[in-house]
Amino acid sequence: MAGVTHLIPDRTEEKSILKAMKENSTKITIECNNEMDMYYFPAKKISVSEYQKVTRKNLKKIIMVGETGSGKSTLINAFVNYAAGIEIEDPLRFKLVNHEIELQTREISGYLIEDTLFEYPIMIWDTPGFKFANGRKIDEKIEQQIQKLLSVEDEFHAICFVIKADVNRLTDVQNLIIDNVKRLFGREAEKNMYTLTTFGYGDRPEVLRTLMRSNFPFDENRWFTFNNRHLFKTESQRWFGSKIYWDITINSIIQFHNTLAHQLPFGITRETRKANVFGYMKVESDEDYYADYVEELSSPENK
Ligand SMILES: Nc1nc2c(ncn2[C@@H]2O[C@H](COP(=O)(O)OP(=O)(O)OP(=O)(O)O)[C@@H](O)[C@H]2O)c(=O)[nH]1
Ligand SMILES: [Mg+2]
Repeated sequence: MAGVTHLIPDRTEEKSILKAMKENSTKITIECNNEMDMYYFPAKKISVSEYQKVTRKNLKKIIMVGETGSGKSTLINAFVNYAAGIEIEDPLRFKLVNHEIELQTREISGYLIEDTLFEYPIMIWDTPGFKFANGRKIDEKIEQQIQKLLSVEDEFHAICFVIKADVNRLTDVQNLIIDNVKRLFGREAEKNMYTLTTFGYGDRPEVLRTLMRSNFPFDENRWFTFNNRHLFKTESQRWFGSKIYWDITINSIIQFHNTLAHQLPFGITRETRKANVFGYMKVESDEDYYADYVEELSSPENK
């Protein structure tokens, strides 16, 4: 993990961003109580099927992958609360991904996060965790959605592999995710793969040794640790240790985004795109369209 300097921004700027965010947000009335108000974070949810490439100056494109329950959606919620300027004592929180409505992420969704404390806009993609229990079919559907996304989006800054801190042996599912990510994004992606450990205590987690022995291109400089246990806890639900976990997360969010600020994107190569288009073409009914697309990719101008 990169250094641990605190770069907490100026509170005045934070408060004005927070005020603007609140004004643009809808309250989630059923989730409010006398200690805390809950708001939908003002960012549009975009599905892969309706996605058209977004262009913004300095836009950073991130995708979260990892086993079900590893904490991907919660981590995205932590990012947006920080981005809105929320501190642990504040009596309100934002939700981008709403667990109460959707306990498990069912499909890949993108969110454009802009005009926040982050110094650049972010397009972040949340993916459902690959599962064996629900059968192979569901995993194939996720894979096809990623392939479809990669046919529209040709570069990414970070592929974030989210994994619990205490994993001491990779499961078949985790190995499968690593293999799939490497295959779908291609070799060029290896320098843009980040390890985001969740459920951490702030120390060097066991999972790092596990990852170093695995097929995953682990890089110490692209590792950040989080614990989001207390993200949505109200004052009476928190204990004195909550602030420590909160600070671990805030510190890592800042370090992660500082690293990302200097991260060059990797491009999806023509070969990888072609393989991906063939991948999801297998199940698409509109095969002619995709055949045309593959032809277009093969044309000399695209070489
Ligand atoms: N203690 C603790 N709990 C966490 C942490 N991160 C997430 N959780 C909890 O773990 C559960 C699963 O988190 P999610 O964010 O839904 O996991 P996910 O990876 O998005 O799961 P899928 O959408 O099924 O792929 C939720 O109940 C979270 O509140 C963490 O860092 N510490
Ligand atoms: Mg999720």
